[in-house]
Amino acid sequence: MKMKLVLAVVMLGVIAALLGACAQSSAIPATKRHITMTAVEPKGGVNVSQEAFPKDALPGGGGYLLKAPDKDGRWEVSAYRWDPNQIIVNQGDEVTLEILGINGAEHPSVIEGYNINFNVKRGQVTKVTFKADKAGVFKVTCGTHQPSMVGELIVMPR
Ligand SMILES: [Cu+2]
Repeated sequence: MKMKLVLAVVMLGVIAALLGACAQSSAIPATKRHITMTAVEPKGGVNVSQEAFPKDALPGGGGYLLKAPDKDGRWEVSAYRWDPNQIIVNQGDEVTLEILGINGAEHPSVIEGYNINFNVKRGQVTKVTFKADKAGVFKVTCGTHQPSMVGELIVMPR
C-alpha cells in the first residue's frame, strides 16, 4: 500500500515536470534564427584485399554513389547530405538558412509545404530567408540527389 502511494507521488512529480517543460517551450518568444548548413558528400573507401566490393547495387536517384574497384582494387562509397539534416525552429521565427555548397556542382532544392525553391552551388553561399508561420515537419529536398539528400525543417507549434 505504502509502495503504491510512493509510486503515485513519483508519477505526479514526473507529470508536473513534463507539464512545466511544455509550458516553458511554448513561452519561447519568436526570434531571428540564423542557421549555417553545408551540402556535403561523406565518402569511405577500402581495397578489395581488405573488404569485398558489395554485391548489391544501392538505391538509384543520384544520392548514393558506389564506385567499382579501380585498377589497384580500391572501391568507394558516398552519399550526398545536408549537414545538419534536421532544423528545428519555433513557429513565428524569422529563419535564415545559410547554405554552403562543398560537394556536388549544384543542388536545386525545395522546402516542401513552404514552396520555397533555392539552388546551392559549390563554392557559393545560398541564403534562404522565410517566416516559419506553418507548424509541422517539412522536407528539404534536393532534386538531384535522392534518396539521401532530404532534410527536415521542423517547426514547433506555438
Ligand atoms: Cu544535391
